[in-house]
Amino acid sequence: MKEELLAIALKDPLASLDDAKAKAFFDKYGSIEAIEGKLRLPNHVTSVRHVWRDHELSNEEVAALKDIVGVLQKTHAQLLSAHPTLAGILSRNESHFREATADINEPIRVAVTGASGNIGYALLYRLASGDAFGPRTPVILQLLELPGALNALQGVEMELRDCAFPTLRDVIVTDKPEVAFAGVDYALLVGAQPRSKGMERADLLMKNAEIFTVQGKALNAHAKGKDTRVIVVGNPANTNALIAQRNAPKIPPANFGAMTRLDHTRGLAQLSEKLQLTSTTEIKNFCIWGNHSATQFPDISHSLVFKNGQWKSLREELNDEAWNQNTFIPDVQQRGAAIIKARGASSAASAASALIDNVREWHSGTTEWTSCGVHSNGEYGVEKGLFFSYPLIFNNQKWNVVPNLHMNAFAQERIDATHKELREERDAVAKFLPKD
Ligand code: NAX
Repeated sequence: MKEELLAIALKDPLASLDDAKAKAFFDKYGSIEAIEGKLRLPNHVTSVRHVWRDHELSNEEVAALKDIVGVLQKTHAQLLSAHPTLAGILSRNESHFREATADINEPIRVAVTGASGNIGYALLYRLASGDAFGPRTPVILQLLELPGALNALQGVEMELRDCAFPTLRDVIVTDKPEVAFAGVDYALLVGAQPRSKGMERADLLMKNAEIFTVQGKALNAHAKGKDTRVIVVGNPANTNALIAQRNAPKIPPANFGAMTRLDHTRGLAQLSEKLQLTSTTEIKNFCIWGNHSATQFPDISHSLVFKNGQWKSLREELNDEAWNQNTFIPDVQQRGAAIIKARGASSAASAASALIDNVREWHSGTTEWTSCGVHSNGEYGVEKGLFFSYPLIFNNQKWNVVPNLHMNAFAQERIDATHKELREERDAVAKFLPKD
């Protein structure tokens, strides 16, 4: 068995590559598709999982499987600097391998509010199938809806069960926040009051302030506690996160987030297209600052792009500041509106996908910058306590704001504008904010 398992690892031509060989390998196969086809990476992963599932493994055999993970981890580290595109693909496989050899973890309880809505429908199947927490971590979904949407949610539950996902341990459907939030490790607050015709932004803020006050209090009383993470998607996301956090004093403020991960991926996708890159993993150090609204600042000032075997300044490679200021930034800021215009409904699958990315990164960590609205400690001159999107690195289920970035006058002006909007939103909902 051990020989058989090691043969799986060693058959992988990437397994023994050093930097020079990695480059030669890429030169030879030319494209990512060709490499993926040649390596048959998904089959590779499946075969390891079948071995694990179908055999009672001895300690020695488990050690052999762990060797495979070690080889993949080493390969990934070698390739990270040599070829970021390939490294992006491998990192997913490496984490699958790591999961494949891990013990089965305790189930994670995940509450989702607004679960029968558009985003919920695209989100739940990915949560249940292991996309956020990996294939060896069971999940229990605790789904909250308004009473009028419970029937629809029961249909969603039936479909979830029909998928027979090995990672789905249970589904709870309810219209009671105290049931949905009982003992949860993660709460994904997606449901919110939509903006109806003729409704002013101020009315929308107030309606949602009521919802997120109730949900913050229920999280405080019923969630797992200081280890619970709460990510707010429902708009206005940053201010809703602030209200929920202030009403849940038992949960550390740093455990709350407001989703700007979709703005982040929208930016990466547009840059990748403009620069004609093979993959979005050929860009790093991109981020979203501020509010998830039209004042957000998608910032390429510090970004790098992988060109001709090296990381270079994206701004210099782009060499088109007019495009950045007049096309790119407004397009990312207005992307949600453009999707509503085209689709007749707001972003749902992309929002769900960004939320899966957000949860996975929070849970398992990141090596590169990502974006999320978090409780400011005053970084970059932002008022303490506001939920402000920053460039972040996640590690051990905690985030750190990327420090010491130089801001030019243009960037500072943009950050000031979105900061001002967030202060105004906070002031408008002041009566819903118990002291921090
Ligand atoms: P839908 O209207 O399709 O679904 C929302 C669901 O929430 C409905 O089923 C409704 O019954 C439920 N709901 C409302 N109030 C509730 C409450 N108090 N408790 C439990 N459930 C409640 O909206 P959908 O397209 O799924 O969007 C959900 C939210 O995400 C909206 O506020 C939307 O603006 C926001 N978005 C945020 C994004 C972000 O990047 N942060 C991007 C996508 C999206 O626009």
